[in-house]
Parts: sequence; C-alpha cells; structure tokens
Amino acid sequence: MNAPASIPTTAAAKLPAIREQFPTLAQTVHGKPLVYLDNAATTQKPWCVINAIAAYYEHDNSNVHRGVHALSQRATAACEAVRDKVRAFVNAAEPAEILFTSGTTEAINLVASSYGANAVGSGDEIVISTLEHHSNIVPWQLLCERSGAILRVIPISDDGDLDLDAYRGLLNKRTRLVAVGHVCNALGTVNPIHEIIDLAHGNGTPVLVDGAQAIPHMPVDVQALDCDFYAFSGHKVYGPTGIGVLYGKRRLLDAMPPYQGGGDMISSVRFEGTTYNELPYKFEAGTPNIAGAVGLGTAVDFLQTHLPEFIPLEAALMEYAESALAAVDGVTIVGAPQQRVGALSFLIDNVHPHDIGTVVDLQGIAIRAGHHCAQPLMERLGLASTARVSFGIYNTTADIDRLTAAIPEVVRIFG
Ligand code: 7TS
Repeated sequence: MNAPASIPTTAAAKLPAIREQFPTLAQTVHGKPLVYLDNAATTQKPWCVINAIAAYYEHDNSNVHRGVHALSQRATAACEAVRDKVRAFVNAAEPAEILFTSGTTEAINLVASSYGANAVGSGDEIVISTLEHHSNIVPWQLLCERSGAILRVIPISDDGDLDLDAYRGLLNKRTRLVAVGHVCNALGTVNPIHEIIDLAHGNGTPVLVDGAQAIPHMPVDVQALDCDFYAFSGHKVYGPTGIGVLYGKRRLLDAMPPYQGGGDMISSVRFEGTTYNELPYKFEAGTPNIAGAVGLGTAVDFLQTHLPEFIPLEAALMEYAESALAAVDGVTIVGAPQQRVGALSFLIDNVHPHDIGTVVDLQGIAIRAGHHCAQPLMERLGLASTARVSFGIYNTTADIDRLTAAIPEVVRIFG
C-alpha cells in the first residue's frame, strides 16, 4: 500500500536517521527484520540515553545529598539538573513540585497512600473511569478498603469515550479526588482532560492525571491544565525503566504526610520524634535511581527535540494504520473514540489475540496481545483481550505494511 498524501514528507524523510539512533531496532527476530509496535508497553532507547547512563557510571557514580566529595556533588547536581529539566518539560512552577518515583505506578500509589491518609475517610468518594490501567484502579481500591471510602467509576460509550454527563452526576460534596488517565493505553482514547479537571475543580475536588500514555505523544503543561497531580514513566519516553515522575502542586504536597520513611526524607531524627525534610525530599526516602534520572534527563531532551515533527507524523501513521487494518478481511478495530493517539486495538474473526501476537512474532513483528492491564475496560467491551499496536517515534508506514501482510498467515493457521 502506498503512503497516503497526509504523511508529512519532511518528517518522514528523517525517519531513517532517527531509527539509526535506536540500536535495538537494527536486529532480526526469527530471521526477519524487527518491527517494534509495542511502544505503549515500553519504548526502545536511543544511543544518547544509553551513553548518558554508561557515562554516569563510568565517571560520576556516587550517592547523592550525602558527600562533600566531588563525585557525590556531581551526582547530586546531575539529579537536580534533571529535576529542573522535567519541571520545564511539564511547565511546573518549581522543581520542588517534581518528585522522582520508580514509575507511574509508584507515583499513583504515593498519592493514594499519602493524600489518601489525610484527606479520605469513611463515606468519602474517589472517582476513576472505565478506561483506566490497573495501576490507576487498584491503589484506589486499596485506599477504599483502608478508609471505608467508595470508588465511583465514569462510564464510557461503546465508541470508547468517557460519558461526561455521567461524570458530572458523580461529582458531589463527598468526592475527595478524581483520578483519570489522559490517554487510554488499550484504545488510545484522548480524554477531554481540561473539561474533566474544570468540572472537578468546580466541585472543589483535586485531580490526579495518569499521563503514562499521553506524555510520549503530546506536550503537557501542568499549569495550563491546572491538574493537581500528574504521573508518568521514564521508560515510555525513551528513558530507562525504574524512574518516573509525580508532579504535585506544592500546596497539596506540603499538606501530605511522608510516603516512605528512611534516609534523605528527614530533617532530624530522634527517638522522641522525627521531623521531615522539605519538598521534594520528603517524598524521596533512600538512595534514588540516580542513573535512571540521568537517563531520563537525556530522554526528555531527545523527546523535546523530536516531538514537534513526531506529532503530525504519528497522526498520519495512526490514520494509515486504521485504514490499512480495517481493509484486511476479518479485522475489526476496537472502539472509535473521538480522538485517538498512540495505541490501536484490533481483533481478527475467530482468532484469539494471543495467537495473533504469536504468529506475527514469528514474522519479526512485536505487538501486544492481552487485556493490557485494563480488565474492567475489556469487560465493558465484552472482550477478554485484544491485539494492540502502539507507536513510537521511529515507526513507519512500512511497519504497518509488514503487519497487515502478516495477517493472512494468522487467518490461514487459526481463522
Ligand atoms: N498507566 C497507564 C495508562 C499505563 O498505560 C501504564 C503502563 C501504567 C499506568 C503503568 O506504568 P508503569 O511504568 O508504572 O508500569 N501500560 C502498559 C501497557 O499498556 N502495556 O504494558 C504496560
């Protein structure tokens, strides 16, 4: 299939040079050149990120905030420089509002534990949505079990869009927090996050945004959104695993108790009582993932450089994938949200998604098959699982062509 005219040609012409920066892409899998379409799970890493981590371990490795010696000062400065880089990246007001976590999951658990401990009691309500990843469901269920609070769930349409009228009806004087995804990892639905936040604030309720699937695909400005918390993972933005970010408004973070106790999060420790460190250190007990932070900083630079060209290219790629897949006999695309980014789920008549994933893997094509850690969403759609493609900065229409060309083989074996 030829690329539609809508593929931005200047950006597309740069793709070979971008792909060269990702060593993992240059390999064969089962004897075929790798096509990597599982970017919602994790992205591949460019040389600049790999080299930054290696250089840190080669030259600067030390612990932070503890030593007067040169290496410790370098490691501390590197971490704090990344904190400020991330602050600028999401346009937070100050670096103290950027907390390093191990990922989105820990960021959400931090808020559920800490904000939940003070602000949520028996009979209070937390609002989430049907589109959530398990990591934005289970921490709230645990909080509800601990506190006696009640979990309310925003329903969706059959197309996979949030029902905003139903959402309005869920907000009331007992609503203590709204926690919603910015982009759904299974369907790619882009939620009307401004409206969701405005409605919650109109009710006096803070909002946590799970940005894991949004931040790789669009600019995010936490002050323009006016969200109260925003969580994302480094490994989904071309950075390393084991590092993530929680943005939180100072007013809320100041009022929240520590999440974990240990080194670095204290001001002074006595057996009679301990006082806590200032933000952001109050929430960063123990040795942080220093190399991870260094890698994240480089990844943020990389993403910021390429995002302006990637956005229109990805929109065209999504359109191309939707029409190419829909044109294959027996293929159905799951959901039709008003706006979709990053991920696209599909089914093949009479074929289990795991079998799709296994057969295309033999062709060197990496896609995801399963419930995508969104079992309540699958249940709402009447499905056990889907096959999913998800895009990164290096994907091309040729990748989609490879996938669609592999589908007849799937149907021949299992259909
Ligand atoms: N929230 C969303 C919306 C996600 O998509 C994911 C991971 C997480 C939270 C958790 O992120 P973590 O980095 O803390 O694990 N999503 C996926 C996925 O779609 N396939 O594998 C992981």
